[in-house]
Amino acid sequence: MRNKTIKNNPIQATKNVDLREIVAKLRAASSVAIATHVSPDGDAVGSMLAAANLLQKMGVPCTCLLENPTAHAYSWLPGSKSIVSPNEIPAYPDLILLLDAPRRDRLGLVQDVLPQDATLVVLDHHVDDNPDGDMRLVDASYAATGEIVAELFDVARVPLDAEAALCLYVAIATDTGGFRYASTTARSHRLAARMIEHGVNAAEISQRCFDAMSQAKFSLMARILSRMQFLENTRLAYSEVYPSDLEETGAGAEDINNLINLGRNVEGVQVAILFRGLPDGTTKISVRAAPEFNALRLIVPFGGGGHVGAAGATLAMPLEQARDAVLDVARRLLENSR
Ligand SMILES: [Mn+2]
Repeated sequence: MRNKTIKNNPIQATKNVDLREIVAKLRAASSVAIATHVSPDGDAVGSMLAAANLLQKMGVPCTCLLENPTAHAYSWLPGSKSIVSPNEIPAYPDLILLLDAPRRDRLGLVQDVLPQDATLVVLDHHVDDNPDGDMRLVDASYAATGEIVAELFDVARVPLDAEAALCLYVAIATDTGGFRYASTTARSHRLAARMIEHGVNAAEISQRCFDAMSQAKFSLMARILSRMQFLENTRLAYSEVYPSDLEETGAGAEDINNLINLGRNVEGVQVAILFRGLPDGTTKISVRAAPEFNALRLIVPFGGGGHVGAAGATLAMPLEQARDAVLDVARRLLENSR
């Protein structure tokens, strides 16, 4: 039965619930659709596959959905072949488990196939003023959604297996930048240690997630580096990607992730911005910030979201216009922080 009381009560609906309530809700479901944000990263895919592993062990039928099930860098994770595209959704699910995204509008085409009347359960760690969900745990103190999913296993008293451990390790390792970002906590390390006890090879995962790259990605990286501009006494860095870059280098959109970190790592840089012009005339922006700059203060006015250190948005304007608008706001924020 769907819990209409929670759905119709805005006061209750804004609160996080205990994971025990979420496990009970999952157990009672007859069919679960698992969804995550577009351009899925390691946390999105890892959390999704680990949650599917958990639901299977609980005996709850589930389906993982992605707008494009193969266009991400984590197809080597166990279970990833079971991810289907929106048009392959098998039957109308009575529960939607939304992971690593606070709202349905982050799902791309998957949003269109999900029934409006299914119970929506959201597990996420992004900062959001108005998250969706009939029932949710949205808590930015978690370094990765994978950490929340790991706790779900414990609450459900389902033991981790090697496959779930690998998915969860990748989720936590990638969202903490290899346990280096400010979001990394003792909990992140404790969970990672448990995953290693379940057979995860930390060195192999590091190489795979952080170091290895295709020659196409290397070529794309060279272009982004050569276009990097430094403004405001090297406190602001930005670079650009054009649709022709992907065609000419053979790199995929997933290869662009995190290349803007290269700008942020330069001494003195407080904020680095990558502008990516899309073929439809819109512009994606990715922001990485040092601790003294809040990326959300730059991104939220443009309708984006994320974290204080890493955030993004898509602007309905061409690259040059987006660049002028965003750099203008970034400059003002830097002036006020002086
Ligand atoms: Mn995440």
